[in-house]
Amino acid sequence: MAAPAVLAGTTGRAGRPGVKFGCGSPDPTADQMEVAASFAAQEARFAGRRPDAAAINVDVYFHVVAQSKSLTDGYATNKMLSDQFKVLQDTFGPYGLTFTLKNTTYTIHQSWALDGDELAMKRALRKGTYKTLNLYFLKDLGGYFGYCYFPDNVTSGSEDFYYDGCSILYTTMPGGSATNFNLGYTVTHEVGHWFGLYHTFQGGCTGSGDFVSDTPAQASSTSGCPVGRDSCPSQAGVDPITNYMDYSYDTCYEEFTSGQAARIQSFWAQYRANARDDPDVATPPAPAAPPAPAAPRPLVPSRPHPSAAPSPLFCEMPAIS
Ligand SMILES: [Ca+2]
Ligand SMILES: [Zn+2]
Repeated sequence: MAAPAVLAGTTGRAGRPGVKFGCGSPDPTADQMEVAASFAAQEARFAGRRPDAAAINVDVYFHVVAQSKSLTDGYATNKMLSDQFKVLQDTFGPYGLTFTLKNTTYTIHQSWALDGDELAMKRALRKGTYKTLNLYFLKDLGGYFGYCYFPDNVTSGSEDFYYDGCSILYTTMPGGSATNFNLGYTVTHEVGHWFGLYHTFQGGCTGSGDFVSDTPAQASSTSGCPVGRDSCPSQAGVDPITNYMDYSYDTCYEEFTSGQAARIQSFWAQYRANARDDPDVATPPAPAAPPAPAAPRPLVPSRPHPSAAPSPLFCEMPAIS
């Protein structure tokens, strides 16, 4: 469909707020944690190997949403996009996941590029079914690196269906300008959420934490790459600072655990593998009218989701410099 193009002379803002790196998201809901707990019990019985584990190939759509065709307005280069796709393949490949990049769309939109009117943007751009990964690369997320949604029981064509997918700050792509976070692993982290993984520091030092048994308990998110950090000294293991589901620098990231790989299989089989190719969903209707030009968002980062939306996962920008 035609990408809405809105021409306007204004830009969002000159600088980014130096907010702390951390997810401002609500925790997974009680219902979602219950599901994770039951997966954990099931995986323990299977010793991490599901009897029905299958190769997972995920169709992917990239959506570049910028304010103009200039790089500084969010218009990512072909090289950034191809390098980003390679990072996605390389980081999940060792765990049996492959990806097919189906298409890349480009949209110039003054508000959407600043994470305005998320649902309208996704209604216009989202492709495929509930097992299709849609990544939206935006100029600015109001101080966040990215956010995504956990798998859940979602009806094709519903609002929750459209919300599904990950919004990513384009400067985190390989070669982007997000210092210490520009190797493209923000996508790996967010897609980890899309597959059902929680932060390794979920739940802190006590209880079930992230509901994955081979990620050591962690009191809080990690900054930088502090080798040997042990934020839960009374629990086994040092902090999993190299895990993609922590908040370390991109250069620090190395892995998922086999427990997380098993969890991805569990969530995939339960929620996404059998998504139907609903033609109504595969070809969403065009919006009735082109969205009106919108004013740039206020500088205060705000949750772009209505409270009724499924749990969003916000990963805030680090203080840079
Ligand atoms: Ca754990
Ligand atoms: Zn996160």
